[in-house]
Amino acid sequence: MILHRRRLLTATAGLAGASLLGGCDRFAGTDAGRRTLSIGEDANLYVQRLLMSGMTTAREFPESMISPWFKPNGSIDPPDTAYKALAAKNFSDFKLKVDGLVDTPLSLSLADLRALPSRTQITRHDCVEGWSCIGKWSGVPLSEVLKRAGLKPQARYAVLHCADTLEYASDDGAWVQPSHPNTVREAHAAYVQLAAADDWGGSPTGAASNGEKDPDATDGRRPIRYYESIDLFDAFNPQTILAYDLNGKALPVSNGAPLRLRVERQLGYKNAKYVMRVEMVSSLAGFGDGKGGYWEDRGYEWYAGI
Ligand SMILES: Nc1nc2c(c(=O)[nH]1)N[C@H]1C(S)=C(S)[C@@H](COP(=O)(O)O)O[C@H]1N2
Ligand SMILES: [Mo]
Repeated sequence: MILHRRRLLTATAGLAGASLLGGCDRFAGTDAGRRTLSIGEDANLYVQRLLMSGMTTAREFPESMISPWFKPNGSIDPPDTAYKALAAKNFSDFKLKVDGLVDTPLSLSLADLRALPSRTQITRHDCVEGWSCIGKWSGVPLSEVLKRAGLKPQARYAVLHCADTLEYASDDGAWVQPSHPNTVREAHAAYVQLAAADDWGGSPTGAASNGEKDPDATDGRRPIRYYESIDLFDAFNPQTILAYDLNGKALPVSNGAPLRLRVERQLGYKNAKYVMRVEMVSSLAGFGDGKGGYWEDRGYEWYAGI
């Protein structure tokens, strides 16, 4: 399925020409097609990765190779009520929630996050649509956050809950409409399973888990928000950061303000933007369609290694 979409999109990109990719390079040609792992095989994945010697990191680049413009993709301006309210105050009220299977749930402001140890890395982002950009990311290593929260022994995955709604699901599952045209484009729309999402994982702002009504849920329509997940190997990889700066400036809204995941050994869609909450879990079954991410629920692979 992923190959089909990539072929389609590569063809589209070819027709559209380089102008659409301004500031970015064409996809660097990694062979994602050979990937076969899926969530059902994660026991094997663990063994395989345990056998790998130490932590591997993605290539880092010199300043001179930073792309002049980092192409925004997917959601670029979340329409969500809670997000708009945060953005209107320049994210001064933003709090990252860290909860689930942790000893000490955390609620961290941007100042709190900036006060933690930081890491800066210049890496290449590869999107399955066939483009790449090199950017300089600064943020707090996810490991630093998780160490402070303390993991319960059952914790196996970090679920990243994002602020942005990509589409709405009707309660009867019969009709789905993209929330705004920029988020779900034609090629994506062809993928959308109309019977999406029985269980919405909760509002990224924590509204649902507080028992409050989601402000964007109306007339039997429920927002389906972006989410992603990574395992503990990636969560503790030194290059896995919650980034608040891009190229030395506060992350723009279009690239995921105020906080986005960088998980550098995996493809673009794993790099969740607009991260509101990190939930440590033992299983991914309870989220979306249970495949571990918005795009995974629509056929993409969970382990999107480059
Ligand atoms: N919350 C959220 N995260 C997201 C997406 C999205 O639509 N919403 N799109 C993904 C995809 S497919 C890509 S390629 C990158 C794009 O990041 P950028 O906008 O900084 O280029 O974000 C990923 N993370
Ligand atoms: Mo992407």
